[in-house]
Amino acid sequence: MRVFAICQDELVIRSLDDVLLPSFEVQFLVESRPLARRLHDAGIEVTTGDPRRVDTYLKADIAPNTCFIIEDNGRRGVRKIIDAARDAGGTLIYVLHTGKRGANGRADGARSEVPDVTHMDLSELIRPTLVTELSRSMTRARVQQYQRYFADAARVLILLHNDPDPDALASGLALRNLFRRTKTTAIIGAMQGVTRPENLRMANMLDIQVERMTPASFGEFDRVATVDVQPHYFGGLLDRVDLVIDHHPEQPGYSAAFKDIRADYGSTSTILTEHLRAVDVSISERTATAMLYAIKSDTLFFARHTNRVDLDAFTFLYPLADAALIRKMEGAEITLERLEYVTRASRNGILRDQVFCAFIGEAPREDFIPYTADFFLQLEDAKWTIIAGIVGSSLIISVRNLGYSRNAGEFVKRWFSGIGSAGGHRAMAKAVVPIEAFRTKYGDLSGEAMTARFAEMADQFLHEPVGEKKSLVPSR
Ligand SMILES: [Mn+2]
Repeated sequence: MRVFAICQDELVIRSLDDVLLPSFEVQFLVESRPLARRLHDAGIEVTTGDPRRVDTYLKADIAPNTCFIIEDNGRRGVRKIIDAARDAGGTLIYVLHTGKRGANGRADGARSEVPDVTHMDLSELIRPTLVTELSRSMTRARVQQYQRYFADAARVLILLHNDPDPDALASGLALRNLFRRTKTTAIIGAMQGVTRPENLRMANMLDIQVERMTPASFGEFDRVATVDVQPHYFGGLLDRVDLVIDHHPEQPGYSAAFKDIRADYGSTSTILTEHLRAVDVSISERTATAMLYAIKSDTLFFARHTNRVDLDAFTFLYPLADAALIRKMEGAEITLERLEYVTRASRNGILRDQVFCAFIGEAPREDFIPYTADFFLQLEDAKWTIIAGIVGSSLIISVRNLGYSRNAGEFVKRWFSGIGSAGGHRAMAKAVVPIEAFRTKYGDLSGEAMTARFAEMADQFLHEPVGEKKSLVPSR
């Protein structure tokens, strides 16, 4: 393809020539003869002529598929140049704005007065790369600081939240890489180990060992980092933390020597991908696979809480990871015992106004409840799922929705914050309520009545007036 560029600035010309060759055949038109000579001597294809005259272009042998780039430095209008190029048969016309944007209103004026022209800003073209590069050096400085801080420690603890998920596990591995340590000098630990089948499978397949921690064992470490969780989670058990890396909203009430908390990121692994890239640490296939799986799983494959940076990290990790292994880990999700709870929910559940509610009785492990809530969200015609079950002496309530209706976190707070813990995001939330407290407030309900009670709560919540916010079901 041929590009015919009408430019007067030498730096712009040399840069364009550099960028466009050899993918395009590039020819420049300039007005100044000395400039043309200089460019010609540098081996650049250039002619001189008046860009406002049609015959200049006719001489240049323009074809309908020739692409025009017209530099607009904001000092002199480019309207006449555009008209001349068009009269000569030009149809693919790009205006490259190099002047200060809106400095004299001309750059913006040209945008509105000339139709069928594509506008580009030189600064907009440069910005993404430059900003990424500069942010990376800021991240590099930050990472090098904590690397130095951890360097002389004999034993390091990388602490994860209870029942670690793929993001926690992958973040633990990534941080150990950043510390340039092995599993003997940097322990990945949690107060409660991995229980969910797919997470166990991930830990086994990638050989990630999570040590069980007790509050007493914290003292055995010279340095402590938490990933995918912040110290407040441990309820005062951690009096000293050296590093916190997390993507959950920042919590008050703890101090850490270093922290990197980015609540707008879809996963902690995304943050750590940036750390690894910033300091050029080589990423093993194992770590890349864990991180890729983590991003996929924390963002529900980019269906929630996703940021462009998550896609960037995914793109960067993909060629380094073992995608076949990830497929295998995901295959572990359906187990016979989980299907048992899905069956119970389908037997006892109510689907009304696109909300599926079910009380599934007692379960030996908590994960059956969110699993069932996720499962029924796949149901045609379900936009919300509310699944409750009893684990030990607690009632666990998992809420999911497709993300564009009312807030699931508000739902659990509305009904359960007074009698237990309740919280979460727009699309997923959880409440844990002592069963006695639930009975005191809502009565000692039978299984069927429990399901009906949750359906009523949903009905009431989703039809409450919420000011400007849209409710799930249009008001009737
Ligand atoms: Mn996470």
